[in-house]
Amino acid sequence: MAEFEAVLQQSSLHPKPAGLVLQYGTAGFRTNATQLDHVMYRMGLLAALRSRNTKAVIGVMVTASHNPEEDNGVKLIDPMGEMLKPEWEAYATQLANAEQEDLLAALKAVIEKEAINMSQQANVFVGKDTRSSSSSLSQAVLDGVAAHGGHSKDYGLVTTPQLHYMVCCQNTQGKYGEATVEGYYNKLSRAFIQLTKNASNRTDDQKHLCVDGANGVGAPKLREIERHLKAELQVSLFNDCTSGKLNHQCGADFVKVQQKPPTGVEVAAGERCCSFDGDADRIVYYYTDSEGKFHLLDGDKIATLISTFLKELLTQAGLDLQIAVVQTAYANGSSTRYMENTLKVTVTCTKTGVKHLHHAAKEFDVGVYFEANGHGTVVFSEAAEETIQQLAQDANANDERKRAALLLQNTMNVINQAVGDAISDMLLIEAILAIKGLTVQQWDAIYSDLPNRQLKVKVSDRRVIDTTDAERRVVSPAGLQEAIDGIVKKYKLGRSFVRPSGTEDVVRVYAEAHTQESADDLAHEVSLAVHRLAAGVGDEPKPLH
Ligand code: G16
Repeated sequence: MAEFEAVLQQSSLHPKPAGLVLQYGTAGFRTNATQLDHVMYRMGLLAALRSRNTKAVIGVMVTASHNPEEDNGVKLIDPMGEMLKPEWEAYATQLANAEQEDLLAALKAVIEKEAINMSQQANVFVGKDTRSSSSSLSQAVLDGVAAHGGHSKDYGLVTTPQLHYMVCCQNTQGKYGEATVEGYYNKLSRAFIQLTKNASNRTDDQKHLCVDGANGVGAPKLREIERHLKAELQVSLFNDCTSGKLNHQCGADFVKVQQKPPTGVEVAAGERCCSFDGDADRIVYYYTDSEGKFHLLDGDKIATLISTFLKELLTQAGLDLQIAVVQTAYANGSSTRYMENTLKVTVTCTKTGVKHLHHAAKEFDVGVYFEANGHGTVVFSEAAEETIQQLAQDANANDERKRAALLLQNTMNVINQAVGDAISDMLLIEAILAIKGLTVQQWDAIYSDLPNRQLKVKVSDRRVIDTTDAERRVVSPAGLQEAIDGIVKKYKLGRSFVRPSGTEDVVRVYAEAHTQESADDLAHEVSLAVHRLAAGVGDEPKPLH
């Protein structure tokens, strides 16, 4: 068959290093960029197959998000803009790891298993981040799609959530929006401007926000949407991708993990700031107070702000819709307690990875999901959307209900429901702060985080760590969970868990306790246990104090 000849011919231009084995991780493949050319080519092939299988457009985003500049990676996007279906992750791994001579057999196995009609059209949208390796790697994806007889549309430099949005728009025949970058800007900015009309007497200070672009693709994209915001938001952009290194001492991951401001951001005490990550699908807020103390408003605080706002609106609208918040084990204990006990919303916990949170959030009328690292969004069920739209158009509804329904309608339009989106989340947060007349300090004071610490431990093979209970407990290696339990017991309000990262070659350790010193000591003790019981590499972790 002609397409298989082309596949073979092209694959020799994208050869796999013999013996190299890579795993589909938390959000696709991710490793040093020099090892990824064949993976990208093969993901182009796979995306074409998935497109035929679903009779819909599939997205392929070339990015390693929060990882360092020298890494790269690939995220595959399913028809409704969500992450690739788990069954297909297994196919992705099989294709990526097939030796050169076994590639056709691996491909044919997928075609057979899924009964794919090869005469069906294949359409793939491709995007890339600003890494220097992204151009040639996205070309490898395009080569893969073409070799398999598929059509592709190359969006070039876009944020990951923008590509998710395009895929969703295209596959809903424009119902969700127009599948262009301009269409995305128009939809979000219109909704934002409508929302801010409900805020009275905003000063220039309140309209001003400092943004750390992580020297990534979010920076130029923020500049583009800024023009549509009619000065309702005035941005001072730092780490804007013109000179500094991507994610280096800046960006959402750095700020969250290090619990300090990024370098390259010069702001006065008390100023509201936020950081994007390398592909702009995460956001965290922060400020430094007049005593120089750093205050972080992470994904948990964002989820609290958004769910409080939505719950109030649903009550004002008189709509009986169930709202829930989905978190992971990384959620600060104080946030979960606040949401359950004070806000009184349902809270559920899933494994790390937005694919898990997104799925869980869809079980509710209104599902707010956020990882503590700032990755999240809100999803509305079709029925909930319809109910809100109907009320917004109901001529007989009283003023209060109608105002709330209109606010909910514009809130839905400013949100990128396909996936967590730093730009969209930022606009939503800014609108909520404006409407509720809240300063960042007042938002921060809603509850106090328990002091916490995250560490990384290098081990010879992180796959030896297996977890259960939404990653809150370790199953193997033997003895590790008992060791963690024994350590945690010594700390007041102590909680700790460990899990293998799916994006970096490390084991992650999380700890929280009643003081920062205790959280640091707890994290250190648990790191030592991991190093000793899970074949740690190099020197044992040193105490933080
Ligand atoms: C990706 C995933 C997130 C996850 C993060 C870290 O984010 O989309 O859901 O929290 O990796 O995962 P891990 O702890 O397994 O390394 P991003 O922004 O890097 O694409």
